[in-house]
Amino acid sequence: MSRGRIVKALSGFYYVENEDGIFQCRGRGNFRKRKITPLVGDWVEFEAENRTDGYVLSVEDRQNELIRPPIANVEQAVLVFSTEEPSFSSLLLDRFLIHVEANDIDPIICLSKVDLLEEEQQQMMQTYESTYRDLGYEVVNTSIYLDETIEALRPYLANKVSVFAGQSGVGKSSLLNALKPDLDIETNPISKSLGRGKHTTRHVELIPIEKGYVADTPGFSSLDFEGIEADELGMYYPEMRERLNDCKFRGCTHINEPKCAVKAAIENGEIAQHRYNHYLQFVEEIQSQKRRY
Ligand SMILES: Nc1nc2c(ncn2[C@@H]2O[C@H](COP(=O)(O)OP(=O)(O)OP(=O)(O)O)[C@@H](O)[C@H]2O)c(=O)[nH]1
Ligand SMILES: [Mg+2]
Ligand SMILES: [Zn+2]
Repeated sequence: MSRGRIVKALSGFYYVENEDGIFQCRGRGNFRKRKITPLVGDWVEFEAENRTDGYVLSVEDRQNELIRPPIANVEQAVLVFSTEEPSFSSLLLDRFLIHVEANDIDPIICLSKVDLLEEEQQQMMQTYESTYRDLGYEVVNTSIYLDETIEALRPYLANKVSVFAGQSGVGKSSLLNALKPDLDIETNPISKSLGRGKHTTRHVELIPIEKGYVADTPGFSSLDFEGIEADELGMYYPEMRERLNDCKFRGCTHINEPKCAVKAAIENGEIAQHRYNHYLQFVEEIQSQKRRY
């Protein structure tokens, strides 16, 4: 028996890596009954007589786990958002940020395809950029056609397990190819008729890079708040978290309460209106999800 990390999951197989290499394994027979689903990133005990017929015997406790993309034990998430094709969505970015905050994962905001940015949108993107920087998030601008931007991203990946997450077509796989040209991962032009990607990447895989790992993942466009309660949402907004003690009422939800420090900060421009609007939308969404059950 040995210990290793799942670096890829595909067609019912788990690919487990240890110091001797990678072993193709199946899950132990009783996993399904015990509702155990091994994830990429998991540390496992496995048994393998050869490279292709191993068995994952048990899964160690996880530091964290994401449902979309399905991956465990991630330290950092590179949230890839293209400025164009598909166009930037601050709503989706705020959703992602809440998920990584709730899972104790450090986010890096990567604004990709900056070569496509038209002059008219530059001002808007700069405003977003400084909003998120002011919240304490790292923001990196990249284009696979500008080597210096790829090199600016590289140091963030050293010695860590990072996941590249974002909508289909934003250029996650392209960025990994640019960082590590021998990878040659499949990428695809976005569909002109749909205006979005065609889901080129279909599985999650950990790739060794800079003495760490990066996970390429399939893109997705929706992300719900399963497992996140409306009243904890404010904890995942740095600008609300830091004002928590300034609201008059303990447990203030920053919606209808008087003497709310968050609403005061919106009034005087210290909190971005779009962040708060999204907050209201998310609270509403979580509540209506609840009502459905
Ligand atoms: N102009 C420009 N195009 C890019 C850039 N990065 C990626 N693309 C293009 O965007 C398209 C989609 O790129 P992918 O890397 O397949 O996107 P992805 O995020 O991996 O998509 P999924 O695997 O479907 O989730 C391809 O046609 C790329 O050539 C960039 O920096 N600039
Ligand atoms: Mg891809
Ligand atoms: Zn408040």
